Parts: sequence; C-alpha cells; structure tokens
Amino acid sequence: MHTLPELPYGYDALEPYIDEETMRIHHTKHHQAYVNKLNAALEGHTDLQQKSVEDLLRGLAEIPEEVRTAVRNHGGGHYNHSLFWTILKKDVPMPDALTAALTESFGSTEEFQQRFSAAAAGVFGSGWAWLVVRDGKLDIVATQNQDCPLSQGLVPVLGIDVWEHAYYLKYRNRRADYIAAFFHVINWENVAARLRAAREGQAS
Ligand code: MN3
Repeated sequence: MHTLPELPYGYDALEPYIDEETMRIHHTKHHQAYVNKLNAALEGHTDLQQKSVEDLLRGLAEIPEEVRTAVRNHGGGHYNHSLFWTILKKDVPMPDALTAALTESFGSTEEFQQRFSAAAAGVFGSGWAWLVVRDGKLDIVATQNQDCPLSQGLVPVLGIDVWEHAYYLKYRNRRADYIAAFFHVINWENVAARLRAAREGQAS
C-alpha cells in the first residue's frame, strides 16, 4: 500500500509565498487522492503492489494496459508531489556546487531561472516543469498532467507543480507570480543532494 508522506514542515512554513490553505488542501486532499486512486488501481495486481512507485513509473511500458493509465496518472501524481514537498523550504541559500552545475549547463543561475520559469509558464493546461538529469547532464523539460520524467528515462531533481490547484487560491490566474514566488521557497540543499545522487546513480 502506498501512503501519503508527512510534510517535513508545517502547512504555514512557506508563507507568504505559498499560503497555508493551499498547502493543506494540496497535501491532504489532492495528494491523498492520488495515493488512494493508485492503491485502488493496483488492487488484485499483487506483482505490481510489490513495486515502488519509482519502479512502476520507470517501467510504465511493461504495465498491463488496463492499469497503465491509472498508474501513469495517480502513480505520477503520488511521486511528483512526494518529490515536490521535499524540495520546498524558505530561505535556503544555493550550495556552491549547484551554482557551478547550473552555470556550466545554462550559462548562469539567472539564465537557468529564466529558462525554468519560461518552461513552467509555457505548460498549456495542467502539468509540471522540471530540472532533470539526462545522461549525466542537466536539462529543463515540461510534462503534461501528472506525467513523470522517470517514465522518459530522466531523473528529476527539481519540479514545479503548475496545476491551478497549486496556486489559484492566492494567485488566481497569475501563474507567473506564483512561479516567481516559488524561487523563494526552493530547498537548494535538497536539490543539490538529489543532483549528486542522480549523477552517481546514472554513472553506475
Ligand atoms: Mn498538485
């Protein structure tokens, strides 16, 4: 059984950038619903129930067709949100190693922020923008709905949820303002740790 992870901080910890009510509903209603629907979809599939959500998403093509879409949507929703909560924290300075990696890949951290923000703003409808590791190199991609970079052989190290449920209560239709605020609550320490782990994992 997949379960809802606890947030490593209070619902109000990201104020004023992401408001308490949004965080509470996002975690206890939206994320919980993905967990519940994933578990429901896997009922009767004992082989799939043994697998981690990461393995399910990496091996989406091998999943029986009658549950594949449910795993893609609800497994993706579960994994994406679990990652999202861990890369949020207010006022975390960027470690030097991450500054160097972003500068090497994108020219500067400002250029990275601009390109990542453009990718997030450019998602039509609901989806995510991601900083991913592709063959050891950093790249920016966008996905629709709850599609997960793991299913494309990529390792996500940072993601922004641009579904309206992530920002509408506070920012209404102003997605660009939410994206700008997001940059105040990125846990760069954890992003740097994810990048290290991704590069070690892909190198091995
Ligand atoms: Mn969401």
